Parts: sequence; structure tokens; C-alpha cells
Amino acid sequence: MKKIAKYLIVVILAGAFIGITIPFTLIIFSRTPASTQSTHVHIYVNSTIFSSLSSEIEQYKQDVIAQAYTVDVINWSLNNVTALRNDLINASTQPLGLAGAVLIGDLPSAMMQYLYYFWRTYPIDLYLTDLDGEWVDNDPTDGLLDAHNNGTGDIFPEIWIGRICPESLNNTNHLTAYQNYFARNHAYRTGQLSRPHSQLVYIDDDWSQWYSEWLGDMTAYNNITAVYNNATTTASDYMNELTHYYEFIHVFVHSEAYEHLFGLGGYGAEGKVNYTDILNIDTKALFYNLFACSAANFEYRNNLGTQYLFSNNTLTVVGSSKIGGMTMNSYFYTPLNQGKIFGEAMRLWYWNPLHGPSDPDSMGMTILGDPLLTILM
Ligand SMILES: [Ca+2]
Ligand SMILES: [Ca+2]
Ligand SMILES: [Ca+2]
Repeated sequence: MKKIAKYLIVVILAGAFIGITIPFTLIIFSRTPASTQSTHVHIYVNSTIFSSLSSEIEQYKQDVIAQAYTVDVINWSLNNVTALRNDLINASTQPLGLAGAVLIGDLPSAMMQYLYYFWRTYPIDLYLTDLDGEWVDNDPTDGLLDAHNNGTGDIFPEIWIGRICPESLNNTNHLTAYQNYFARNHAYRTGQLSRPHSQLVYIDDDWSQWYSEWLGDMTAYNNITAVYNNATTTASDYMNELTHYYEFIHVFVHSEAYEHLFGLGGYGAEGKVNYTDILNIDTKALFYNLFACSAANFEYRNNLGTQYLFSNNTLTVVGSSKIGGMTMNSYFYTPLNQGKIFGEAMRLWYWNPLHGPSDPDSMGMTILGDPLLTILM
């Protein structure tokens, strides 16, 4: 057969195959999480800290390889979040694909604006995990995103991201914070740091009436301590709980980026816990989920989420960089219970049918710390 004839048959067959399968594929998988067959990870390290953390990064890389991932460590110097997203998109189209990325150091983030009594801004890492959706900036001069649409893809995340950066803290030596973080990260991965497999669920007044619903969604742990009596849940009681040996703490409390406000309505009538308190408390938990408005706004000076992360033993913090927090928690905790990594559990949570990325209150959900850990290591 002549070459041209072979070519035509291949084209016709391929055309028929694509024509038949694509419509069905789109219908069948339109609300099912895009699979992450890829086991390839990008670790971006800000060039300003790359050489001073070289041994820590190498150890971390080896630990991730030991998890059966392939790893590219990238010395990154561009302060341009579009360039970072394009690099992720490009990686995802290569033969190895891309499961997710770890951002170490002060790396760029997209900022979005929203109206809640007044105009506010927040860093949005969904911009870096939804690789095929459309991000709209109506007035590009301000550099703030305004809308998120399906575009030619969908609004759901294809990959996961986690940030390891203490540089928003002005009360901590940053180099020491990085070194201590990676030391305990390695210790956890090698069984040298562990806790009783347990969770504290701490629900302050404005959410306590739904305690049974919240607790029903806490599907990662069997050993759960629940505190939801309105009179008991106070700043001082919570600070005491932070010194106890739980593996995971999930707290529901009104917050600003820099402090928790206990009591009805967010006025702090039952006391406040600010970033300095978190710095000074000998916290024991390894993981946190902060249902605490803006606590994970990692661009905010001395934000709580970053302060928790670089507190004594912490490995990973989940929270919102804006008003809102995690609802439909079982979509996050069930994957964790199955041994999935934090990054993938968050990615799957974003695919939940009711409070995924179409809900503005979900769009700030982010991971501070290592997204490659599991609670079952
Ligand atoms: Ca804008
Ligand atoms: Ca997408
Ligand atoms: Ca209370």
C-alpha cells in the first residue's frame, strides 16, 4: 500500500474514533474528577533560598521519590504567576504528566477580588491547580482576577498544590523555620514523629447547633474528641487543647487572618487567639483544618495558617485564604482515610457536587505545608 493511502486510512480511522468517543467521554466524565494517573511532581524552589536549603531540598526530593513519584526540582526566579501556571500547564502536557506541585519559598500567587460589604482581595491557588479553566481579569491594570469560567475546559482542578513558606512571618527566623520544617517532615516520613491516631473537632458557637452533621463528615479518624458546648468553647480552652497530643485538629471559629475570635458573631466575647499566641504555645498537633475565615491568607503578614505551619510540630495546614472554609468535609476526609495524600484529597474535595469551585466560599481553600503527606505514613 502506498504511503499516502496508509496515511488516509489512519486519518479516517482516527477521525471516526475521536468523533465517536469524545462526545461520550465528555458526557460520562463531565462531573467526575479528572484522573491523576501521573505520578510526576514539580518542586519549585525560590532561587533566593535554593542554595541555603540545598541539603534539605535533596532529602525532601529523595523522600518523595521513596513515595514512588518522579520529581523535577526547579530553581524558580520569576515573580510572575502566569509564567508559573504556564509552566504547570506545559508539564501536564508532557509524557510524564503532572500530579501536582510543591512551592517552596516566596513564590508568586494569583490575587482575586470579591465584594463582601466592601471589596476584598485574596490569593487564589485554584488558579494554579485548574489548568484548563478560564480566568477573567476585567480590568487588567489592577492585576486582580474577577471571574472563573469553564472556558474550553472546566473550573475543576487537574492538579494539586501546597506551599511551604514562612516569609510572611515577622516573628520567626525564616531560614531556621525552613530547616526545622524539613527536619520534622523527614522525621514524620521515617516514623520518628508520630501522634496517637486521633482528631480534635472543636466547634465554636455559631456552628455548634449542626455538630452532628459536622461530626458525621469527619471520616478520617475513628478516635475523635468533639468539643461543641457553647460555654466550654473559649479562647483559653482552645489554647489548652493545642498543647494536647492529637494528630489532627479541625477548628470552627470566627477569624481574621491574624486572630481567632471565640463567641457568637465574631466579636471575641469568649476571647481571642492571635498569631503571637500560636507562636508561643507549645502546639502538638501535626495537621490542622482551619474553618476560620482568612486564616490561610498566606499573603497576609503574620497570618494564622502560616504561623500554625511553622509552629513546633505542624506538617500541613488546610484553610481558606478568604471568607469561608471547608464544607462537605467527607469529600476531603474519606480520601485521607484511604491513604491519599493531602493534595489529592483537596483536589477531590474540589470536585464535590455542592461546594466545589462554583461556590465563592470554596475558592480560597488552600494547602499550606507539604501536600504529599498522608495521615497513614
Ligand atoms: Ca482586574
Ligand atoms: Ca479544570
Ligand atoms: Ca464558645
